[in-house]
Amino acid sequence: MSNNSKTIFVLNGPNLNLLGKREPEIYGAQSLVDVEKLCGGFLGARGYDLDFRQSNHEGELVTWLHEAWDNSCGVCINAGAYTHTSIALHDAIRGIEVPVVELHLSNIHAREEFRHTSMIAAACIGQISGFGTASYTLALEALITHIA
Ligand code: CA2
Repeated sequence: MSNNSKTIFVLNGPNLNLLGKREPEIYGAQSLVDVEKLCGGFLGARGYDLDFRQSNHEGELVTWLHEAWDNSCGVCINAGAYTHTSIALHDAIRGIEVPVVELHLSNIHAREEFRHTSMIAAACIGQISGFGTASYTLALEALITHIA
């Protein structure tokens, strides 16, 4: 770890702002604001601060990963569909010296074949996939355990 921060970044990629508004059978009924509250409560009880963000733009996610290097002790990322396409996110995760956990609401390995490949998995310390909104707290638990 390159700083003394107690802040954890939770980054969300494209279309996750639609959470709770469509496809509840796949992604659940909770909104992204609900997920932010869930993460905030989980981290607060464990002495960490939350910086929770969502972007539909690949470059913005790259910039936020860079920012996490100086301003966080770790990152959980649901990169959305960029998971399956983005070498830029892979390189950004590799380029920073803070641990990153990949997470997904749905089980990407049980869905369409194009979702089976993650371009970021090899750059992350691990992957949580398929537990709905609990994937967020499971990923945070894994990250905190790794940091400690
Ligand atoms: O399961 C996940 O968390 C995903 O990262 C979600 C992405 C998908 O492209 C990944 O393969 C798996 C999609 C996020 C879009 O979320 C929506 C939520 C409600 C309605 C429409 C899209």
